[in-house]
Amino acid sequence: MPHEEADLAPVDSVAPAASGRTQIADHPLALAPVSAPASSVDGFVREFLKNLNFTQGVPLSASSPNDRYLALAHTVRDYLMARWLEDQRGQREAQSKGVAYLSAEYLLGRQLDNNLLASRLTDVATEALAKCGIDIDDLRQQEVEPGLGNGGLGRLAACFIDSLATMSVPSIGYGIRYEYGIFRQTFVDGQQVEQPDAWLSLGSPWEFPHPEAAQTISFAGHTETYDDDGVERSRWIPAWNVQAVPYNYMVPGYHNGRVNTLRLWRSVATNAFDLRIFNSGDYEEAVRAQIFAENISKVLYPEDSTPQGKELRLQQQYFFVAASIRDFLTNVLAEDFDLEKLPERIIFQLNDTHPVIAVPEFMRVLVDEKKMDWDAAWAITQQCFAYTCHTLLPEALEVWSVDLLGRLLPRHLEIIYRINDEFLLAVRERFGDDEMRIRNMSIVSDFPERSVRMAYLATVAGAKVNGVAELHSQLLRDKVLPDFNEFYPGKFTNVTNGVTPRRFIRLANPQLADLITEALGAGWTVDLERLRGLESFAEDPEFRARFAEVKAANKRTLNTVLLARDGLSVPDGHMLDVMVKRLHEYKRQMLKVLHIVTSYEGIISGRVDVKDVTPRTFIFGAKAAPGYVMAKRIIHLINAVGSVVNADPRVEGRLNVVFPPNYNVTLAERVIPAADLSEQISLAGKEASGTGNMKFALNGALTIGTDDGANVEIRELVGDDNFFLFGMTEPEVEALWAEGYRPSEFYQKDEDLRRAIDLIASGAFSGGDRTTFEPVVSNLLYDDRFMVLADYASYIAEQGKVDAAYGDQDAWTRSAILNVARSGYFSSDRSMRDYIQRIWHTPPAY
Ligand code: 26W
Repeated sequence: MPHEEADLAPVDSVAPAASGRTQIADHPLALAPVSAPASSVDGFVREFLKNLNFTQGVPLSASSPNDRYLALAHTVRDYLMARWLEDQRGQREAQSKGVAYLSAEYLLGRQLDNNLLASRLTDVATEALAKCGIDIDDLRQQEVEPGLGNGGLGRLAACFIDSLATMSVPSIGYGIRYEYGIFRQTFVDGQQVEQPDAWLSLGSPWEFPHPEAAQTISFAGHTETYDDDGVERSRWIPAWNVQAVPYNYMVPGYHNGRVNTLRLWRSVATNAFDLRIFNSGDYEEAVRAQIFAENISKVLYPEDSTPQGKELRLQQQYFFVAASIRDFLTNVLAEDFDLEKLPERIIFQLNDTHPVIAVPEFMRVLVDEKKMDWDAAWAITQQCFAYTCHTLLPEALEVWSVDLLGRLLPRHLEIIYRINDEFLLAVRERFGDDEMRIRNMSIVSDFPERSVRMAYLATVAGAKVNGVAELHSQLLRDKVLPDFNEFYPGKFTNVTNGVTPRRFIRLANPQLADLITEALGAGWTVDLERLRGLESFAEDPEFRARFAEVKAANKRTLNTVLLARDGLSVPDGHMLDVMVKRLHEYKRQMLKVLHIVTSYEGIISGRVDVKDVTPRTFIFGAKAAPGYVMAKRIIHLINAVGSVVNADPRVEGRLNVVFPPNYNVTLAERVIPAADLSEQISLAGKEASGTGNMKFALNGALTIGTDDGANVEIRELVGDDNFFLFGMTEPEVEALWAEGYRPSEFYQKDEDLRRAIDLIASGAFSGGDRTTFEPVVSNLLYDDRFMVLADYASYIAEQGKVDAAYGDQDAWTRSAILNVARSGYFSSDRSMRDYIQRIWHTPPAY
C-alpha cells in the first residue's frame, strides 16, 4: 500500500473527468467528417511509407521487420480511424440503449489480419507491400498476440465484441490492459515452464492511450455517516488511490463500416514520484507508490478454475469496474442525463463473477455520490446488470472474505450487507423462517469463513442470469442455484455460446471459405445459418473431393508451421486427432492419454498387428495454471508418452504424439482447420459449454465427445451419424457418484485398462522410474474425481468406430461437410441476437 497520505478527500464528490468539450467542437473543421486515406494500391504505398518514415522514423532501406510491421499496422488503423471516429460520434448522438461488456479477460488473438479483413484492405495491402518488395506474410509473423485471457471465457469475450461490432450494436467492451498476459509456455524435459509474456515490448500499434480521460480509483480507508440536511448519508474516506488510464482498441465490424471500442484500463500512480522523499535520498521509497500502483494491471492471473483469493486479484476487479462505471457515467452519458432512465440507456453484462463488485460500486455512486435514495437506486441497479455464469465447478465460484473486502472496500461491504439483509427479508416473506434455506441463499456465508459469495450477489442483482449452453443452464437452475431459480421465476435463461466466423473460418481457413463462397455466395460470413445450403453439396462427389483437398492442404500448412515453430511434424496420410484446451482434470486429457497408451501397448505386446492400426497423429495443446500440480504432471506424462511412442520402431510411425508448447489463438487458427477428429471428452456435467468444439465442427472435423456442454447441441444439429458419442450422461454420472464410485473396480475388471495403467506405472515412459508418474496413477485408481476409468471402455469402443469410419474417406468427408453445413447456429452473431432478445433488449441489430 503506497504510503498513506492523510485521509484522502471523501469519495462523495469526485469531480467528473475533464470532458474537454470546448468551443473547438463547433469549429467547421471539427464538424467535417474525418476522411480515410485513398484505398488504392498506390495510395496504400504512400500511407505505408509515410508511417514508416514519419511514425517509425526509418527509411525503408534501414527498416527492421518490426518497423515495417508497425508501419503497416499504423497504416491499416488510419484507414479504420475515419469510421471509428464517425461511429463513436454517431453512437454518442444516437443516445440509444447500449451494452457495456465487463470482462476481466479478452483473448483477442492477432489484430492485423482481422483489421485488414474488416476494412477490405487485404488484397490492396498485399499488393502495395509487394510493390515495396515486402512479403506481407513476413510482417504478419511479427505481430505478438495480446494474450489477455486464460481460455474459453476470454476468447468468448473477444468473439462477442467482434459480433457486436459486425451487427452494429451500440456497445463497448471494458477490461484490464495487463502489462503481462497469459504466460508463455515452454517445455523443459517435457515439463511446463512459464515465461513472462512481455507482449508490449516491441510496441503495441493497435492501442490508443487517453491519459486525459484517466479516472481516480480509491481503495481501503474507512466509512462514516453524516447528516446531509436531515438525511443520514454514508461516505467513504479512502486511504489511497491510483489512476486508471484508458487505452482504446478498435473493434471493427465486418464490411459494415462500423468500429466499436474496447477500453482497457492501465493502473498508474496518482503521484508517480515523490520528489521530497527522493531529495531525502530514499530513491526506492520515492517511486514505491508508482511500482505499487502499476502492480494492479501488471499481470493476468493464470488460473481458469480455482480462484486463489488473492488481494491483488480483488484490486484488479474493483479497479477496472470502478473506472468503467465512472467512464460511462461521465464520458458516455450526457452531463444532464436523468439517472432514473439509466435502464433505458445501458445494460452492464457481467462476464462471470469477476466484475460483480460493479454492483455495490454502482449502488455507492448512485446513493453516496448522486444522493439517490436506496430503493430507487436498487431498482435501477437490478435493471442495469445481467450475469453470465461460465462454470459448473463449485471451486471456480469466487468468494471473498469479509476481512479482505472490509479492509479494501469498506463501503462496498456495507452495501453488500444491506443488499443481503433486504434480500433475505424478501426470502423470509416468501418462504417463512426456513433457516436452512436462508443460510443456503445468503450472499454472506459463515462457512468455512465469513465471506461473500459473488455468484449469489450477481444472481440477486442481475436482471437475468444465463448459462452458456442448454445443459449448463439447466444444471444452473436445478443443481447449482435451485433456490434462486425458485425464488426468481423467469430470471434464469440460456444463451448458448458461439464463435466468430470471421476469425475462425474466413481468416483461419481461407480455402474452405472460398469453397463455401463459391457454392453459396458471400453472405454466409455474416449469416452463418446459410451454411445449411452445403447439405446438398455433401452428396456431390466433386465437391467432396475439393473439400477433402482443402483439409489436406490445411494439414500440409500445419506441418510447415509446426516444423518452423517447434521442429514438430504431422506426417501425410495421418488422421489428425486433436485435443486443444486448458489442461484440467475435468476436461480429461488423461482419457486421451489412456487411448494412446492402449493402442501402443496393443502393438508392443503383439496383441495388435501394427498394420491394422489407423495412422494417427495426436495433437495436444494445453496450458496448466502454474499452481495446478496434477495438471502439470499430466502435461509431463503426455510429453513422456509422446517421446517413447514416437521413437519406438515397433510402431512404424503409425502413432505420433505432437504437443507444440504455448497453445494460443494464433496456433489454434492453424491447428483447427487441419483437424479430422475433435476431442470433446469432458465428464458429463462439467464443461459449461466449450467453444473449441464449435470451431472444429465449423472447420469440418468430426467430434468424439460426451453429452456435455454444447456437445449436446452440436450432436442434435449435425445428427447422430455425424458425431461419435460415448460415455455416461450427466444423470448417469450423478447416479454412479451417489452409489459410490470405486475407480479401482474398473481397473480390476477391464484388461485393456489394466494393461495401459500398468504400463504407465511400470516406468515405461519415465526411463523405468516408477515414481515419476505414480501420483497420476494413484490419483486415477483411488480418486478419479472425473471418472476417467468409468468412461474408458465406452471411449475406446467409440475410438474403434472412428478408425472404421476413417477407413472410408469419402463417407468421412461427407460427414465432415454435414458438420459444417449444420453448425451455422454456433455463430457468435446468433448468440448476440439471443442476448438482445432475452436479456439486453437493446435496439434490434440487423
Ligand atoms: C477465478 C478463477 C477463474 C478464472 C476463469 C474461474 C473461472 C474462470 C472461467 C469461468 C473459466 C472459463 O473459461 N470457463 C469456460 O468458459 C467458456 C465460455 O463460456 C465455456 O465454453 C467453457 O465450457 C468454460 O469452461
